[in-house]
Amino acid sequence: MKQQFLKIFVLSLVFTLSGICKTTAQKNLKTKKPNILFIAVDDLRPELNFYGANHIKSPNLDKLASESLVFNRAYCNIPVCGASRASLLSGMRPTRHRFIDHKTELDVDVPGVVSFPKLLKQNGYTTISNGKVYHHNNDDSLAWNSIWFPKGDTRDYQLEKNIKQNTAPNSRGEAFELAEVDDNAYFDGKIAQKGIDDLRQLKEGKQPFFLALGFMKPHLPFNAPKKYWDLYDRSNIELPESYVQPETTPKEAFHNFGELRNYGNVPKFGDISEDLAKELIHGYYACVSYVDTQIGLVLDELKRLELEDDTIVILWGDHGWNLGDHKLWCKHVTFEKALRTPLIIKVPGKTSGQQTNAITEYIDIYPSLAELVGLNAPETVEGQSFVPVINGETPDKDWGVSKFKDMVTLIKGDLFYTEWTKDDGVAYARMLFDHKTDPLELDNLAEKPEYQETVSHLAEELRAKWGKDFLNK
Ligand SMILES: [Ca+2]
Repeated sequence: MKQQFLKIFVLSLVFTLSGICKTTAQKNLKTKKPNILFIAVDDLRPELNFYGANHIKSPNLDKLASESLVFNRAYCNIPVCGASRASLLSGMRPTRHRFIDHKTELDVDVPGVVSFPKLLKQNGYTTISNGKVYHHNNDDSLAWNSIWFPKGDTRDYQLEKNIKQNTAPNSRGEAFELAEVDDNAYFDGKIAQKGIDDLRQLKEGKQPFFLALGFMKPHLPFNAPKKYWDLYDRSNIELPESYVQPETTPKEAFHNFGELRNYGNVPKFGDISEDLAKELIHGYYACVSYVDTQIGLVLDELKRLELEDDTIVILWGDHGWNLGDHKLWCKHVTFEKALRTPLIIKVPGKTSGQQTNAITEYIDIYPSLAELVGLNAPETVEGQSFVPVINGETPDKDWGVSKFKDMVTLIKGDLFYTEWTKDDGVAYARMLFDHKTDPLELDNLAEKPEYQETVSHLAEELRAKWGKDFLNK
């Protein structure tokens, strides 16, 4: 009898204690803000399996997407590295005079603004920037507890011939290289390893963290270890269906892709040969697979450290990329291929591979993440939170605005309307595509008589939505 009583007493004690522990764990989860793992992938276009493409091998991104909310219609607000990043991290629209090109500095264009990492730092987060987060490593430096960037030339060649060619005056190495080296020879391997080291330290900290990892591939030059090139058979690679520049499209819509032509093995003028075009596409795929592996290592470590349940993971590419589409290469245009981006967000307990067709702009990321961690975004932020979409609600926004130089594009449902204007705001060229009937953007409707009423409405809406200080600053 006495033994039986003792057994019941011990069991009750165990249950009581486990109950206390459970309550404490729940309380901790509620009181400590979630961590954020913020993964930027330079020049990554949404040619990925979870967007319906089935030829790039990216098992780690695919797995993350299966645990995330996948945005099918996310658009950068400006298709160029530096400006897109400054806009995203400040939540502010690019205007005619702000966030212009790849060299954009947040500190110069909007000095003192409370960027997203700064907001977090002001509210008790440990904030770390590794790799290419802003274009300039020391930009917005007050927002970070630490900033780290791999040492060496950012073109990051490993082959002797490219290193030599790249260091000669006014010269660059080739647009791609296939080297028999370890993953950590290139920057992205090093960035992943730094991220892993940081996670191990951050795990021990009492503060929530914002760990930003800016991976540098698949940006040119397409340098990747040989094993990633070996994943693809070039004879299976095809040029895009839209490998054409239609006469009806304004000539201003195209460029000479100087960014690519700067590289040693690319002709300065004229057409890119079909062989070179396929070699470039092959190199791009190899780089995506290489960066996918590096991201996978970081995500595996997050899981191993048991940080997954307390960490929001967001992955984004800074803009789209033309991989021969419209016979174009690189970004710097407002065709959809340059504007549409991969965007996925994993919110523990909320996302599990859902997809949304809600139109999402990159300036929406700031207010969304702020809401998810329970902070108020400052008034400078112009985006709209997509948290209702994460919660399964129907989005109430069906538009987005992107710009580059004189071009401004209003995305409205299936319609993509671009105007070219000078400071006076008067259009000197226009193009309109209806993605319902013309997803490849080959048939410009803007000058057709039967579309003039639609164009007139879109032009009005474009001006209403391009931002309050678009013309005035
Ligand atoms: Ca970029």
